[in-house]
Amino acid sequence: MIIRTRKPSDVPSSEITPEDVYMNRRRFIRDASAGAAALAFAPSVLGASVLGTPERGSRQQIPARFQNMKTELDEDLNPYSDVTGYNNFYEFGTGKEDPARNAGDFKPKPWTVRVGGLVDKPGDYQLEDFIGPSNVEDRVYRMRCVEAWSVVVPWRGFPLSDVINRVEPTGDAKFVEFKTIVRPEEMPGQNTGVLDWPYTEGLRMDEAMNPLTLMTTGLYGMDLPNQNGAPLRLITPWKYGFKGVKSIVSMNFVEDMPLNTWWVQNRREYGFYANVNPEVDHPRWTQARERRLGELRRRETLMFNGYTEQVQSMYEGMDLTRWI
Ligand SMILES: Nc1nc2c(c(=O)[nH]1)N[C@H]1C(S)=C(S)[C@@H](COP(=O)(O)O)O[C@H]1N2
Ligand SMILES: [Mo]
Repeated sequence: MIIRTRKPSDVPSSEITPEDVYMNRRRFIRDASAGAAALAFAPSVLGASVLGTPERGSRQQIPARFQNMKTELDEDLNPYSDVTGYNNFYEFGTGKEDPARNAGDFKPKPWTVRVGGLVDKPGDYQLEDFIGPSNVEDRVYRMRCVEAWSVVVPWRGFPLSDVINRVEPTGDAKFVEFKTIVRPEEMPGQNTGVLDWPYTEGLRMDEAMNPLTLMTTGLYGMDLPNQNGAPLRLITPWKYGFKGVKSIVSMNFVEDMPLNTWWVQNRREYGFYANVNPEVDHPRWTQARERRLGELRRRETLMFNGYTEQVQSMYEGMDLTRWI
């Protein structure tokens, strides 16, 4: 059994109290200063202020009912403060602490997703339309950023396949393209030209239908914080984190491979598939190792981020040194 699932009914949000959140913040602030001291001896540690936290100490930040959740490889969860305090979300700035700092004015409710292209049931869907009585689950996944850091998170969401079955793509649809909302008034980074807005990503239809592919609405049993892509973002745990397009407002079913933001930005360094592959280095750094947030020693990066069994059949016959 590769993914741990718990029905949200087993873990009501009410179990995470405002006090838990408050305590996490308090510890986060305290540990951040300890981390800065640790950094003096480890100057290469990423994101000193949130990452210098000792692993064991960090465990205390994890709400009790999540303490025993692990990946199938027995890895511990990263504390809430790691996954919400160290982000890439260029709409809110390019620094790793910018999203947490600048996303406060973003309004994730109400939320409409426009579904179009090669589908029998196009239209404007409310986020709630996708959520049934029993399709929302908590799943512990690793996430590996292309920049060689990683986190383990209990995400909450529903299979993308549920949406696809509902909107009924036609036989011509080969890919699905996702776009992030454009709201420069609420997303200061969109007033800059640092990326082409809107942030765009895509999946081949078989990838979109893969049971691992999660339309994500929460983490740690709570709604997604704005900096993690509220109210709806993609998680494909065998791919680099940049496939996980945040704050999704449209899904378009198409015949041709869509452009994706990081490929447009730098096609020499980023591809469409973005499968985690320790054997294919980024032109500017190795992908063979990674730094789990909160740890000092680097881990070996696993092929397909450890999800080979569930995904490799989709790529049979493809040269993965070419289709990066
Ligand atoms: N719209 C949008 N989505 C985005 C990004 C972004 O800059 N804008 N960054 C991506 C990258 S590079 C990563 S690693 C993940 C980070 O997700 P997290 O903040 O939940 O860790 O979001 C991805 N989704
Ligand atoms: Mo990333």
